[in-house]
Amino acid sequence: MKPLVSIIMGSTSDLPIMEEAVTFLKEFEIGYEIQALSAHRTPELVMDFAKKAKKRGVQVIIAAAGGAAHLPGVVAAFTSIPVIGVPIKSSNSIDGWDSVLSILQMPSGIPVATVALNGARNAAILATQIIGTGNKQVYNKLMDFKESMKAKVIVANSSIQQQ
Ligand code: RP5
Repeated sequence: MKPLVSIIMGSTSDLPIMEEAVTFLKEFEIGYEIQALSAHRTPELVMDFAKKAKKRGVQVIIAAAGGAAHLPGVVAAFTSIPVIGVPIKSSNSIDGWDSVLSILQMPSGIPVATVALNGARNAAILATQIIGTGNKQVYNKLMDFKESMKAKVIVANSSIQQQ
């Protein structure tokens, strides 16, 4: 399947979190790719990736990083494909706020859509929603997904009422 969503992460140590995004994209049959690329350790590769992504047909980039989390912002500097940033609570993170703020507080003109700390699943949902704006089948599947969440809350609620 052609990758529409490209997942990058600062280190393979981010993979256990980012696997949640992979699981969601697989469930929704969205073509994806995943690789480790570091803004600090492999800056040239990051630039090359970001500059070529559009030509390769990538529609959304999910970029995850922990600590001094510059990867999503650097990628966003080189492309106009929407970038969703996932702050990771990593081994070098003080408490997670470092990566949240590094990804969230982008300068005017270079946005990164930032999800919650370790919010890989929400990043995949948002990426799928972006793709769904131009794909009716994906959009309808997302609406069914939201309906199923609603149904779960209603069932859970009725079970506590009966206690
Ligand atoms: C960040 O530093 C990575 O995204 C990762 O979250 C963190 C630690 O990386 P490793 O030292 O485990 O490779 O750049």
